[in-house]
Amino acid sequence: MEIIHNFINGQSIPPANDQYLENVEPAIGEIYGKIPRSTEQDIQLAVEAAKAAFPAWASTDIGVRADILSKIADLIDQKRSQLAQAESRDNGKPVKLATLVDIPRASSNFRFFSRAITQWSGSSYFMRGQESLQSFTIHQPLGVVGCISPWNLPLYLFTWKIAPALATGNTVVAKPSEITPYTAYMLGEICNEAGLPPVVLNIVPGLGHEAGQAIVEHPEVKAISFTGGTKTGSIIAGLAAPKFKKLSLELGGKNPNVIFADCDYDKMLKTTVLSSFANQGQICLCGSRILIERSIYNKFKSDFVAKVNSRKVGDPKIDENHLGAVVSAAHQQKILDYIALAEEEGGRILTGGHAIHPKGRCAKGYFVAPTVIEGLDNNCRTNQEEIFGPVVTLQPFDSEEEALALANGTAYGLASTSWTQD
Ligand code: TXE
Repeated sequence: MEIIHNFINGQSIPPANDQYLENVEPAIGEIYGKIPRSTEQDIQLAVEAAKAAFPAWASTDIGVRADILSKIADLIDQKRSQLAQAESRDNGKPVKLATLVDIPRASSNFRFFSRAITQWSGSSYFMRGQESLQSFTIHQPLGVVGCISPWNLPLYLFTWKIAPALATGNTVVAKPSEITPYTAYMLGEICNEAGLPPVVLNIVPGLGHEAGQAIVEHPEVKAISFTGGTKTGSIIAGLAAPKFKKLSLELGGKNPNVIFADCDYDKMLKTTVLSSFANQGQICLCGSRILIERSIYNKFKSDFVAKVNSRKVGDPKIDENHLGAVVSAAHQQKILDYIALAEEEGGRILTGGHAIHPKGRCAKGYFVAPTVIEGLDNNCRTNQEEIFGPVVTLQPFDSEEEALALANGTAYGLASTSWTQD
């Protein structure tokens, strides 16, 4: 049983109440570790430490900050394999995907901001007609920043918040998702090794409505960077706004993938299989509503279903598998419930639509077959609500105007794709 603790003051310390949460490996459906169930007490400790560290870190030479972040990037690169294995164990995604995408991106998040911070420029203006007066802007760090991240791209999104906060001289209290905490814990050790002064970064795993909410509500936390569900984003915005905290929210999506008859068909088909099911469809940018010009609808439908049927689902440790496990039993059930809802709403399942039970070590894991559904109206719940799994719907359209109306016809607006050569 692997037990991890809070990373506060550069040390690994147990939660104040000595309470832990179980950490499950979704590919095998078994508990492999325990993580702190941190509370307000732990957040108080972390924020106090980060606040005390702020003056020194904020006044650290930009070149020194840049060098430390660059060293963190180097260490992430060096530890890519261990980090990818840990990411896959926590999240269920293929090790190959974590190795090729998640971990390299975590490294480049630090490398980008280590360079960007040395090129930061302000702006200045002379007052017209009063040349003796000059106004200018300078960027200054805020203080303690709260970073809260989700389970779908654990280290990728965690570092995307932490790197800029640290680069600009802020100190950080960060909470990974309680479902995928392990690479966050490994990042703490990497930061120590890279020479990041202790207490500049504090990592406090725990439940959202407990540790997460304590970060959002803490008066000394001056800004919140959050990625996760839209509902949660709305709760956080409601708590932060009256306290005038700066907010960065990256929330859910129900993204359209609009395919016109004049597209580069082979390139579109190959990419659409990836953009529909990469990371088991658990990426906020995945195109979950595929809109196809009617003249190529039947051709696309049969070609796409044939390609989806060639996708291999199974043990994330086996490179030949394209899809691994979804992140938890609860999320697997949520996806299966949406598939049942799609059928109730009149949808026709063209392929998939069920759980998968691979043989061997993953027999009890949480796997869902890549699923393609047609025959649903754009306004039904299946096409309006974020499923966040390997499920896409197909809808034909007859004109650009109709395609636009369908694409824009949800409350979301995170991302969209269109395939055309015009
Ligand atoms: O997000 P949550 P989850 C969508 C997707 C998914 C849904 C829920 O639809 O099914 O969000 O995913 C913390 N105060 N996306 O459960 O619950 C929580 O502990 C403070 C899209 O991961 O929003 C975790 O660390 N923090 C998204 C983080 O917020 C709170 C990627 C996200 O948890 C909190 C992931 C609270 N009250 C999910 N409640 C994208 N855009 O990529 C929870 N948390």
